[in-house]
Amino acid sequence: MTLVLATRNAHKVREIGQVLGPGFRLRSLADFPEVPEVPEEGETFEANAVQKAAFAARALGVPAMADDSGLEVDALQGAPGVRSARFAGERATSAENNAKLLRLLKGVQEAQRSARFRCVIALALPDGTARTAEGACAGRIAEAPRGTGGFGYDPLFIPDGYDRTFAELGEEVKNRISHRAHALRRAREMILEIAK
Ligand code: ITT
Repeated sequence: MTLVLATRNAHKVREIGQVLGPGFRLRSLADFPEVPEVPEEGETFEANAVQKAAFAARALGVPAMADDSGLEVDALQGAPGVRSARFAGERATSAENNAKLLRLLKGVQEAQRSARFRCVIALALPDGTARTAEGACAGRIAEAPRGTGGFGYDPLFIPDGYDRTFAELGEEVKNRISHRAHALRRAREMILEIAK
C-alpha cells in the first residue's frame, strides 16, 4: 500500500516506516519536488498537522498524511512547542536548538526538568477534509547531549522509566514508546482507509 507523507523530514519518514512495518510503501515530499514549501502557520500541533496534510493532498490530488510534533518543557511554560524546529532561528540546526534549550535550563534542577514530546498525525483527502490522532511521551531534559541515534532533541530527552536519552536508547526502544509511535497506533485504522 502506498502512503504519501506531507513531510520533508527524512528522520520522520524512517520512523513512520519502522512503526507501520512492512506493507507500506512510503512516499514523501522529497519525491514530489514540484509541491511548494508547505505553510506552517498554526498555534497548535493539530492545526499545523492538518494544514500540512491538506496542502499536500490538494496539491497532489491524493490522500496525504502529516506529522506535526515538538517538545514541551514545563520550566519554559511549554516552549519550544510548535516552534521546536525553529527554536534558535528560522534555519536553525538541531545542535543550535539543543544548545539554546540547555542554556535556558541552566541551573534548573532535575525535578524541574520535566518535558514531553507531542505528535499529531493528520490524514487529509484532496477535498481538504482531515482527521487527526495524537500521541505523547513524557520525560525530562538531560544536563548535556548524549547519544548518536534519532534526530532533533533526542540527545537531550530522557523518557520516563529510563536513564538514557532517546539518542542512546536507539530505534527499537524509541519506536515502541515515542509520541510518534503512540499517535501512529491510534491513527492505524484511518491510515488503512486512505492507503492504496
Ligand atoms: P516537516 O514539517 O517537513 O514534517 P519538520 O522537522 O519541520 O518537518 P515539525 O514542524 O513537526 O517538522 O517540527 C518538529 C520538530 O520537533 C523537529 O524538527 C524536532 O526538532 C522536534 N521533534 C519532533 N519529533 C521529534 C523526535 O522524535 N525526536 C527529536 N526531536 C523531535
